[in-house]
Amino acid sequence: MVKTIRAHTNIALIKYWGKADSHLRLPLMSSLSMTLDQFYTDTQISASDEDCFVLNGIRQKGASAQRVFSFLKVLQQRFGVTGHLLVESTNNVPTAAGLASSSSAFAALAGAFCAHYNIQLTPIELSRIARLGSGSACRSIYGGFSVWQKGTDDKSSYAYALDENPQIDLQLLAVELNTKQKRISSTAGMKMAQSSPFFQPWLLRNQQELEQMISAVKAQDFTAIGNLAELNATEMHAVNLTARPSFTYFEPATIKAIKMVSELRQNGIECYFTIDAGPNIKILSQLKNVKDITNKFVTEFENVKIINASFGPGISYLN
Ligand code: 2P0
Repeated sequence: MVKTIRAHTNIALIKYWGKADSHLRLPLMSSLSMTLDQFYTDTQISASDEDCFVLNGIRQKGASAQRVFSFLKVLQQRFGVTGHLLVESTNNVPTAAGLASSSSAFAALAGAFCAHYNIQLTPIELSRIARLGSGSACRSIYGGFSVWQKGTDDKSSYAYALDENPQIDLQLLAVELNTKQKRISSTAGMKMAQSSPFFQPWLLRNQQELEQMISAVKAQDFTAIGNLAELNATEMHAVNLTARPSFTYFEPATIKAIKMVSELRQNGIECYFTIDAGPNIKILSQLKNVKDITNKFVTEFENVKIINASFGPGISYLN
């Protein structure tokens, strides 16, 4: 029977934004993320007469199918297996809108590949091969909080579970301000960012911020987690703005949303933002404040969509 694999997306609280080796997807910095319950990808792989990638019921041609099959070919070579494959995925993630759909997509693909060929791997080994498809995917093997240790080579670069069952009240409000396709992919953006004079100093800071974030997670300290996540995200976007040529994922609505988060905080509603490779913001908050924050955004923005997510599980078989 064909097995369906479900992997959830994750949002980095300490960002991965640069590669030391683009072929092996070895990062320049370690990163830390939370896996989300609301967004996931289901994938199954079966034998076929020709390679075929079907996403949400529609056969994909072009770049997305190419990326999927170049990843699967690397895995086939690595494990000494062959054959054409039918890949069927359903994405419950707003694709390319600043939510990292590639994290759940490539984690689910790695899991479905192993299920199809009956390859048994440990979570760390699975994390390592998911990394080859998309860096952030290596963190989606686990639920709760996970850390991707950058490592120095293919073997030492993988994610591990920091806390799979966090007890802290941490809500992530995914605020969809603008669902237009992003113009600069993460892969391209992180390459351009390296021309910033702040890139090297940021690398050093990232390591310190990661250590502080690990302590904050262990202490279940919402305020410290929120402050560090917001600082780290702001630094990533400052690096983009100071790259040569300069670029940004921010839209006018992004700036307005950032200011609203700081106003909410000044008014005693504790919340923090993080932003990825797109114009939308994610707000870190606690249950008691979700309603007030949501109301404020619904009042200030037309057609805003807000999804309240919290911790999701690691990769799993659905059948
Ligand atoms: C992350 N982001 O850590 C970073 C922080 C957004 C900002 O989108 O080139 O899709 O496939 O390895 O994993 C990560 O980008 O990049 C990403 P590739 P990926 O989640």
